[in-house]
Amino acid sequence: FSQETTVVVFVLGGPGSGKGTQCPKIVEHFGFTHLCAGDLLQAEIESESENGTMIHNFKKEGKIVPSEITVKLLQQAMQQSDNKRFIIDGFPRNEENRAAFENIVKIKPEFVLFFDCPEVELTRRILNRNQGRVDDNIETIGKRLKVYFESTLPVINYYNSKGKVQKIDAQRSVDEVFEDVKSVFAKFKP
Ligand code: UP5
Repeated sequence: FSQETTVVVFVLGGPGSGKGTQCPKIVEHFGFTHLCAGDLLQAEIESESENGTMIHNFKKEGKIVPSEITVKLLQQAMQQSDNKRFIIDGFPRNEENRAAFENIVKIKPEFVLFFDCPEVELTRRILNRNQGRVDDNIETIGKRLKVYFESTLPVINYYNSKGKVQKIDAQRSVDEVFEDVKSVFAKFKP
């Protein structure tokens, strides 16, 4: 893919903020390809690749998988796609992720879509989800939230200082949130 013509939007927000719910809608309305870093890592766990067990243990502890692994998976997925527009969901989660993506893939995001949601609502949604995720239990949720506040919020603040953050109030209904998402993506309307 060409660094000049490829558009990347990062989608960030706490665990349960609605990234995975809103991204398919962006795909449907604006023709982006959705790359979910967490899903790419989960596929590695399920393929029983050499890193699978290690990734599983990081996820179970709510820890951030080493950047080289995640960035390689994202880069491969971008190379395999014919699309030039990508929404990357749940990444970069820390400064190391951010720097690794910029150094290896050499693309800066067009903007960062930030789903802002209070902690109590995040916890409520994740505990309600009940889909058998290894990290959807009260102990791991506490760890995921701590990692989010300590490591991911600084990345959001970094992009905010560059004027690149589009913040959305994610506490409302799925449809209300998507109305705001639509205005942010309006310039990409086909
Ligand atoms: N829901 C959604 N929107 C709602 C709304 N507006 N009102 C009411 N309910 C709403 O939503 C969560 C739940 O809330 C669902 O039941 C949904 O119906 C409901 P979802 O859309 O799934 O939220 P999302 O933000 O996608 O939550 P998720 O838990 O998937 O986010 P995480 O960021 O925790 O998960 P991810 O898969 O990205 O990462 C998991 C782990 O992988 C990390 O902890 C980490 O260990 C590892 N990881 C890395 O190491 N590096 C990476 O780059 C990425 C992941």
